[in-house]
Amino acid sequence: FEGQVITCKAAVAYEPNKPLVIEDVQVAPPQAGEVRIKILYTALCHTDAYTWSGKDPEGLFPCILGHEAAGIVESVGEGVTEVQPGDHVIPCYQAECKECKFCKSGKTNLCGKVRAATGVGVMMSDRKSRFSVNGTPIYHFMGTSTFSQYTVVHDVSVAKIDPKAPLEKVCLLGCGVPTGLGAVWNTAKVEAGSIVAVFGLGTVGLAVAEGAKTAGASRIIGIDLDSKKFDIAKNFGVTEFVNPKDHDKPIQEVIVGLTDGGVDYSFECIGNVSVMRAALECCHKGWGTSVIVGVAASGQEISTRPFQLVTGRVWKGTAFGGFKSRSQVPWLVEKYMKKEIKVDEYISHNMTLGEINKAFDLMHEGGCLRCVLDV
Ligand code: NAD
Ligand code: AHE
Ligand code: ZN
Repeated sequence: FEGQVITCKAAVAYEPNKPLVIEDVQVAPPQAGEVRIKILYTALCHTDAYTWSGKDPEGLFPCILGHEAAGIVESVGEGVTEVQPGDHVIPCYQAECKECKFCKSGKTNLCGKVRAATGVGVMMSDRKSRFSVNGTPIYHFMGTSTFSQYTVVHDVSVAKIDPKAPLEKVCLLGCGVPTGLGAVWNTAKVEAGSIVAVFGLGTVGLAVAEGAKTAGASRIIGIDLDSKKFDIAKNFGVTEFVNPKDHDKPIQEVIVGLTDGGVDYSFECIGNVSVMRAALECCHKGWGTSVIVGVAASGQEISTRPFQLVTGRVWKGTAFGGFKSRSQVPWLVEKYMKKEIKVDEYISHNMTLGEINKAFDLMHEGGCLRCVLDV
């Protein structure tokens, strides 16, 4: 297909919350600095549901969602040197160009090279989409759009991985698992012996627990409204479970009471601004650090008494767990291959692209961690 338009199946979101439609989509060839990827497997992340809900200020319709996937390079545009057709890859919504002010700073994993385009659903070079249905353009999403058999991404958004890695598993290393592990290892830098609280025990929260366990945390308190999550969470390192529904007091008071004044580190993995406040306020005076991981809807704001910060608590946030995507995703794949990190354990369901609406229903019903779609 090199140099030609490919017609393939993709799940198109035409309007907020309206069922995705499996369409024949035309995918243009990659232009200079772009890569066309045959997506083999994609998982669903809560962020896809968030944008589909219409609450994402960057959400544009019609679009092709999806950002946690793995596939094989089909063709590359002019000037692309780091990958070639046949390479096994993971698309990265957080790019890494290694040249911009952000990449060079050493202080962040955010990259500035293509972010202006990925936030408005187009490619950087001509500010146009590579997707269309019968001539009508369909927006990209997060620079990845993996709910499609073929997608086009910027070359700075592709991590080349070990071809021996099972793509149906390592697709998870495109978002949720690295986000949780990195929130602990890179953003909070949890030390051995720490007391940790994790709010929200979905894939991201469970990966936080796993990261905290490997960092040697002495207690890992999991908080979720769904008590069924506790049995699962134990396998990821959660040592104690608290369901806010079992308590009359604000949950921060409950946690402070359980921990002699508060936790050393807390992580909000839900996207709920009142839980973000609770997560900060359950931190220990003088040093407790709270990391915001969850993505909150447009218009939502966080608040607390400034006294909470004056008295030494620290409020932080993380995107993709602070990992530099192209450099570190291959390393995470190697860690998985050496059985140093879990991945399979986060996959609760497998379906096909055609069943994507059912997969989102499952996510909303609960009882689902990651559902991997065979594209
Ligand atoms: P998920 O839906 O699988 O998990 C969320 C969990 O939170 C569920 O177990 C649910 O029962 C629980 N929950 C909901 N409301 C609660 C409440 N009020 N109190 C306690 N528990 C509650 O989601 P996920 O895919 O694990 O993603 C979690 C969040 O992280 C989402 O907001 C997602 O958008 C965000 N996210 C952020 C990044 C990043 O880079 N910052 C990356 C991936 C995901
Ligand atoms: N468009 C959203 C932003 C959502 C957001 O914060 N996304 C995270 C990744 S979530 C993956 O599941 C992120 O990486 N943020 C940094 C960035 O550059 O987008 C909104 O609310 O505006
Ligand atoms: Zn995600």
